[in-house]
Amino acid sequence: MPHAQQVKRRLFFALLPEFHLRQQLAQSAQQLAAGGRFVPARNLHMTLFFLGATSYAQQLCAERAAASVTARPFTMKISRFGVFKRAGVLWLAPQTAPQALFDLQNALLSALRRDCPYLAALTQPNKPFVPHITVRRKLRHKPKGSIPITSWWVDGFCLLESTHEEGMLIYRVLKQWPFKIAPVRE
Ligand code: 2AM
Repeated sequence: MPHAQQVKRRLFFALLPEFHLRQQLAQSAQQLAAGGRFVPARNLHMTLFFLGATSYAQQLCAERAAASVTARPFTMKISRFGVFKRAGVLWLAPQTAPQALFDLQNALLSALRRDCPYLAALTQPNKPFVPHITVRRKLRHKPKGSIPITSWWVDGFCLLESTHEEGMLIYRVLKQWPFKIAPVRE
């Protein structure tokens, strides 16, 4: 058996909508005729940064970096859908992603680069951040239909582990960081 320090887990940073919002987003996805396999409501999230196979020491480093991120809560209106053709993925996204979302993703990436530059994911070519929530995989045809606008109040981010349990894909929350700055009220 590998030593506990050598075990690598598949980790990623993400925004996780609260339970009822995940149900609403899953319902929106069901309104789009596209075939394929639904992502269950419990797994709906928006990835901020994918760490991939991560050792415990690297995880602690990533957690320390994440803890240093300062951000302000913001609202995101999920109103658009689209497809990653090659991956066969249907996604939902905001019409225009708020600047606060890009600022948050940038702040997280900068903190990871500063504190844990040797994380494998950071040594790979940098892909642009494309905010999306994957709602269906293995699409069979072009999606048709429309979705309602779903308002998402984002007030923190988390570190998740992707794991298989009893044949099911589970995303387990390992740690959460509520945003530290007071929201701007409109
Ligand atoms: P997705 O959001 O497009 O579905 C857990 O696997 C999460 O990490 C999923 O949300 C998935 O993307 C994302 N992910 C998986 N593999 C990835 C990779 N190699 N690069 C970036 N993100 C990845």
